[in-house]
Amino acid sequence: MKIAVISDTHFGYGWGTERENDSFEQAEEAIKKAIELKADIILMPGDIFDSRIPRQEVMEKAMRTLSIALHSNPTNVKVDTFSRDISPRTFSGVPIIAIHGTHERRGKGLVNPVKELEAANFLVALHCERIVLSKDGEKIAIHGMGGVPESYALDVLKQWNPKPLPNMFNILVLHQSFKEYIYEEAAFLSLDDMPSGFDLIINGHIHWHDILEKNGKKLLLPGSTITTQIRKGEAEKPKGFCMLDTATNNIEFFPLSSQRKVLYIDLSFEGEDASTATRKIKEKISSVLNTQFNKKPLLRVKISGTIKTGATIDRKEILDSFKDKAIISFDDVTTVTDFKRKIGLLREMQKSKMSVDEMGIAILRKNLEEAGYQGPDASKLLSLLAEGDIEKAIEFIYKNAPS
Ligand SMILES: [Mn+2]
Repeated sequence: MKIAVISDTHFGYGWGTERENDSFEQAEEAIKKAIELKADIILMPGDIFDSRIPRQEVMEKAMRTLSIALHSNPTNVKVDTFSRDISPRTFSGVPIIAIHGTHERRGKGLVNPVKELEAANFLVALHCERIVLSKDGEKIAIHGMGGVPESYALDVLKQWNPKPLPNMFNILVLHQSFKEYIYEEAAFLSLDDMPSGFDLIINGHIHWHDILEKNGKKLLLPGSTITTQIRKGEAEKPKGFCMLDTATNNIEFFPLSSQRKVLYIDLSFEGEDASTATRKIKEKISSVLNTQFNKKPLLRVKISGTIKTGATIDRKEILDSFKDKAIISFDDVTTVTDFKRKIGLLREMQKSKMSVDEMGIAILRKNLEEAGYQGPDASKLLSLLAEGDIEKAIEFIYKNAPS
């Protein structure tokens, strides 16, 4: 069977900005291309949405985009064995098998948007379960575990204990950080921890494409279809999706043509005054924008070193001068020491590729710690706050406050 792996579409990313359609356009291109390439199944390893409670406008666009797969010619893939009843509507076109990611994860007992899409027959949402699919006598098993907090990932995986089934192609799908890619403290899993016997392990979450083979285990990172964070190393790597052929275990990467070009410039100053620095930045920007682009490129400007005290670099002037040519963002590390210390934590968290949720928990945990809080884990409190249960959150704090 041919499986298109389309990950981290982040529907709704940049909503309200000039990039609000990017996530949908890029996912649409991927889905259409997958259909053209005769994909039998589309596999979505999490972060389909950018947030766990997407606004209605985002949900509507997401459904329209995914329905392209639903309404395409049927691929004759059928459910062989599964623990739940799935409507035949889900299998009326190219079926989508998915897991939720970090951005969609919600507390116990709450419904995440991927699960909601299952209810509307757009896809099958797996979490610590497997589905066996068949087509013309060939069977494959997809074992899926949705995103869980990194520190629990190994325990959840061990408890679930997925085992490959005999006489078929077995895929294990996850959405976690891996030590091989994300720096140690933020990742608790490595390829060595993965159960053996799977033909392929597919992991969402990490936004660049790669394939890693070690000790008879094969890990595929499909990468995201959209640029959400601009890093130097990532700028050269295009976004796309993968096509897997289960007959050969061959994987092919297809870059998307609808994506914006990502540009990265790095400038360092040594005591220049602000206006000289601003001029130099503008010159550098002009030089990299000196070509034609299909869509406005994303340009990351990294500034480091020291600027003469008394004035700051005029970012607004820079943004205004290029607003028709590029979407510019700054990574300015020429700021004063105190501010640097405060944003230090945030930067560290950003580097560790935490989701907004995880960053929220980390900040909350740190603040609670400083306030002398010794109660249960902060994630419970954060989920109460996120759900708007202020009363319950206050009650939770009082109940667990030191007396
Ligand atoms: Mn993601």
